[in-house]
Amino acid sequence: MSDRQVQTQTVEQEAAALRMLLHRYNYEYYALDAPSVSDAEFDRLLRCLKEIEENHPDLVTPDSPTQRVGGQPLAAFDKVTHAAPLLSLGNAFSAGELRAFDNRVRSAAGRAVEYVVELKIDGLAVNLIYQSGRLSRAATRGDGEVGEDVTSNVKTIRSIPLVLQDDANAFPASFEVRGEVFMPKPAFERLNRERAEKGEPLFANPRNAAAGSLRQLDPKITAGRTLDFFAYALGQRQALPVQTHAEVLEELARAGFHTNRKHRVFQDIEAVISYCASWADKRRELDYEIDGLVIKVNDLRLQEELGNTAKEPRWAIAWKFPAEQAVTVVEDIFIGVGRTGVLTPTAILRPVFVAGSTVSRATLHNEDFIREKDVRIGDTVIIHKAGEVIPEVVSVLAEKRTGAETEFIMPSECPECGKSVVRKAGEAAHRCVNPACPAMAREGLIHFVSRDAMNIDGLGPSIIETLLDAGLIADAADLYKLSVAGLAELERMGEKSAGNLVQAIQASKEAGLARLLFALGIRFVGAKVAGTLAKAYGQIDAVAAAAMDELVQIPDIGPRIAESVVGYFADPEHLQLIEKLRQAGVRLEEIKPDTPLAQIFAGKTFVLTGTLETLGRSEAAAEIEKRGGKASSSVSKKTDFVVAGAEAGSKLTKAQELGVPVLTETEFLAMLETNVI
Ligand code: 3BD
Repeated sequence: MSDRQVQTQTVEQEAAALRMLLHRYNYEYYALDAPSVSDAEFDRLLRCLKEIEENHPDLVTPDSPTQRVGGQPLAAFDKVTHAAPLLSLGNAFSAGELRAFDNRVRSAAGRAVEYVVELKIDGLAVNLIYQSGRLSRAATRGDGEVGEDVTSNVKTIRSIPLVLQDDANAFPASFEVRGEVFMPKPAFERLNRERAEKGEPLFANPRNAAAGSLRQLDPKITAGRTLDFFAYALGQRQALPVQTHAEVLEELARAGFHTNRKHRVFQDIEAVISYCASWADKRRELDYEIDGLVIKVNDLRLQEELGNTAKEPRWAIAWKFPAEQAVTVVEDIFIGVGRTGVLTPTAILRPVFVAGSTVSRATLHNEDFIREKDVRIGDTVIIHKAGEVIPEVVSVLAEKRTGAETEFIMPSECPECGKSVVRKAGEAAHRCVNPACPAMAREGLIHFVSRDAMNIDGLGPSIIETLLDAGLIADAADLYKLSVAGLAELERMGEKSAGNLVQAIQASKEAGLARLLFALGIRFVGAKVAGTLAKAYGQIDAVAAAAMDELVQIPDIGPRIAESVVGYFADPEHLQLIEKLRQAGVRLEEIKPDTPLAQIFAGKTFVLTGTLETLGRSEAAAEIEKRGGKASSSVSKKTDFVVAGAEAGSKLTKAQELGVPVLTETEFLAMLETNVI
């Protein structure tokens, strides 16, 4: 709007024009996900409108974008009886239950049936009433019959339109929209961080945080929380010119509602089942939580024919993911000592079955974590398990306390060597600083032989422990002196496995400088930095002789890493270990390929996913890099190939969605072999 135009308008017209623009931009932002102005411009216009309204209070309308936080604190919420009850949903926990649902639907319909599958947002259901295109009331679901009036709070949610878009004139004068209010994961994490800083109790999950935020009597508190909303249904079957549920979702989006775009239409239940299954892992990539999917009959006429039972529609069902949270008891707290001497407390749990496996431990991270959550031995706790990560304690159910619980105190002595433990100022970790601590030796060896380090197959933690206890080894270099006869004397070690083990150990001598540098366990030197150092210096003595100012010249090496490297090689014990490794015949140089490999992957980006049987992912990545390519961890339009091994999950699905070529492991190996893409 130009200033000239503004001048010729009356103040009233100007306010109306600003309101319309702001509603429009809000719609573009939330419903279309395609804003045409910057946030700053939006805020500027909002401030203009606020100023006008402050000078002319008579011009304020209840649906003005300035009125999102207009409500006064309430003493209590009014009860609202829903015009049409909000139904529940039946649950299916297995493919079998979905097939049974499909059989019921098809036999009632007497024909094949099309389904819409939506994500099931883990928030709370609300009912919105619009009259003449304006939000007039918002209520929680309650028991489905009676909910609470949360209009003032709902108005603070920016993705809920206060006024519908003009092109929504197909909607009747009065109608209801149902959907889910939720808190996005990043907002939940930020909120809990802030609450922890203020010493306030934490929310156990985003759903509780959303519910707690919506049930605030003071709308200003709700306004300070980031809430969002997805619309998924109309209250009553209305006279919209649509025949299917998928079309209802389109109409809702056109009217200005935020609708989830991951819904899909399927022609048969097997396709529905695979879509549901595909979200079991992929859900972690979303920035909001879902607890399953909802399957709905697409044809609205058929929905009506099928009707409802007492509380549930016969035409819809929820497919629930196995719960990832469970309640159990902390039976003990155990302290582990890591390779760098860090003491990590772990909760020993009464075993509990969660999402497909039994959990008997959960990490407690450090002393601060235990204090913050106030975890005591004997406490009943909620634990959370997600994918491959170590299960975590989410919260304590303090109401279950009997008084017999005992507080846990971090030991002042190392549980492995008995020497004193220190916690440096500014660090969360307690550390054993005894360089001779047996735990550090053991954990250091476990790291030395691990896959990305010297990659010695068949040398697991329990054998390492046995070798240390038997006095056969004291450090990594001693591994190379082990003989078949010596090993075979150990319990549970046959002649054959002893032979294989010695062979694997001897083969690791040729692992090369990059792996060796990583295997040494120098602080801040991960596999990647180790590779950089190996490439830059080619030889361990050169790395050992490098000075700080020289190291920091190397790309990706900062002062923190440089200092750690210099410090490592300044320690006579470390230099002695390197001498021993040299004597043992371990290669201390970077391996240079005899003939450089053809750069068949130059400029190509690969993503490796699933289990690769022959090479393993890190070796496959190395093969790609040797040929000029790059291995990345996330799939995008720029990915050239995805190599999918056994049990590939969400990355494979994403590749298929984006049309990125997918290679089987065999096809990939053939490329390496033949030098042809
Ligand atoms: C979602 C019912 C129908 C309109 C009844 C089919 C049970 C909570 O994302 N569709 C969704 C979601 C929830 C839904 C329906 N579609 N009902 C749906 C739903 N995409 N979460 N729910 N609800 C909403 C409930 N809530 C609390 C207690 C008992 N039931």
